[in-house]
Amino acid sequence: MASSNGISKRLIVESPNVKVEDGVLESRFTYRKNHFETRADGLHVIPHEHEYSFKTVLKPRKTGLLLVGLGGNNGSTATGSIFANQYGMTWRTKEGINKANYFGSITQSSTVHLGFDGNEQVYVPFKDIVPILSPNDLIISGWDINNANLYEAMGRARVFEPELQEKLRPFLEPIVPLPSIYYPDFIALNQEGRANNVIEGNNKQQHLEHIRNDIRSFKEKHQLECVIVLWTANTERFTDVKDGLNTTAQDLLASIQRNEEEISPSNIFAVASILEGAHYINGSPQNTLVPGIIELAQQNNVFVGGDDFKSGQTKFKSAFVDFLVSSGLKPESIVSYNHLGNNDGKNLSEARQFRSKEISKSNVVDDMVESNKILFPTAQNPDHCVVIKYVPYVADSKRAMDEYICSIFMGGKQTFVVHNTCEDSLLASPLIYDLAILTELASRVTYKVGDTYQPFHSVLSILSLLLKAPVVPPGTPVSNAFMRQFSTLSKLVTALAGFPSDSDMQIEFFTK
Ligand code: NAI
Ligand code: DG6
Repeated sequence: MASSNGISKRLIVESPNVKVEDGVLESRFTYRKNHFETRADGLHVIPHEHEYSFKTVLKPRKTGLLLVGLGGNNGSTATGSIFANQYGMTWRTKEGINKANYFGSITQSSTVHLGFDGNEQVYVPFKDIVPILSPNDLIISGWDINNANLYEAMGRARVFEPELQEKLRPFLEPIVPLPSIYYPDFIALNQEGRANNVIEGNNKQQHLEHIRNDIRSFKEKHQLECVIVLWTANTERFTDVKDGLNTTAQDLLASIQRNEEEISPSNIFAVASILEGAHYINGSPQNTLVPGIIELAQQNNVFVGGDDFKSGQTKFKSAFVDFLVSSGLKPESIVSYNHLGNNDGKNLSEARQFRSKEISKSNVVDDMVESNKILFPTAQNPDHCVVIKYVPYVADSKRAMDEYICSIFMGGKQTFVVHNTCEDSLLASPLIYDLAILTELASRVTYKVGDTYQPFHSVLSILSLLLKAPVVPPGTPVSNAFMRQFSTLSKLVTALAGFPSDSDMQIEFFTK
């Protein structure tokens, strides 16, 4: 399905490189890649062509999404918004009538440039290039350490207008999160009062079995072909990573059996998911994806992805700093203040949880600094300071204020000040859908390396666009720059469909 103005039409690829058989789309793709050699006379660039074949199962799988932190602001907003979209809900505000939409979702609301047809530029909806799920197709459930039903949770979140909340009430009131695992040492002490829906006991092995059973029951109840578990619960502190604890799958499983203190709730959820064949995504900054979990995911052929939704301030930074550096301007100082009044802000007001967030928010300019040795000859990053303050009054409406100072031409300085105000959960929820939808798509794709078709690596780097601190397979360069990440993803889907993305050179217009 495609069109030049973003309205859906069927997309038919006329190419000898494309074949559809038994519901599988097979596409051949020539990957043009430069190889390099540094010799005495300079840097040699050696263009190569690599032939790849992709196979994509065309029919999206029936997919369930289990949210850890279902009763939180993101959990209730993401769930409520699906019902609002499924039923085409509208609601009054003092500005007029609003209608449910999926703005902010790359898979649902972005378009990809395919070229110029002689009259106009041709853009197609991302969702029409290869078949993908709609958020409306996702079956949602999940866990929370708090027992509020999702109608109560939605009210507590203070994100939706009252009229919408009442329209959603019949759908959300019956949903009560499953009891979850609570180890107080991993989240802020100020969360203690929330923990009234907790799986009993202190035995981590039993907790693992309990969560595995929840996942199995959910899968069976809804006859699901694909299950994704996504952590959108409180930010945890980092765990230690050390030999004997969690650096191999075997050690990690043994540590759970020994009831090791350093095994966090998110570790248990990740292990439970992997052992149940469910993909696991970490939407928060903590280092859940320790080497033992990655090894376990590889052994069980499931995907893991993380860390930390890239939703607002950091998303802007990952586009803006790229623009500055690409313009030949040198960012010298980046200071990012946030204040917010939701429960996330409350949890982050304690030092160890703030530290997890500070790390994921700070690494986002590394690849841009490394890209330009003229501006950054020693690869020394700009000064980069991240401050987060908890101000209950502003609730979910987070305020992010950034000051960027750059060195410019002839010793001048240029200062940019950015103020961004928005309900945090309205930024994060579309990312939750995209993470699930892209993971499901990845589960239908194999590609030929040598003579055999194989799936993507268990660490699903194609999710990077949506994450502040992307976890990637060993040896893979991390990309943070927003448009490069978008281009990686959109080029991949066009390759799956069997045609190359437009080069954007427009050579045909260089001559008269
Ligand atoms: P929230 O505090 O409203 O929701 C988190 C929920 O997790 C709470 O309902 C809490 O009771 C529950 N919870 C805590 N520990 C749990 C456990 N072990 N098992 C199950 N549930 C547990 O926070 P919000 O705003 O929904 O954010 C969720 C997470 O997403 C946070 O870690 C936040 O840092 C992260 N995040 C949010 C972004 C946004 O734009 N909203 C962007 C990037 C990350
Ligand atoms: C304050 O920074 C709280 C955080 O949870 C953020 O709101 C969240 O991580 C979103 O961050 P960003 O930088 O993508 O807006």
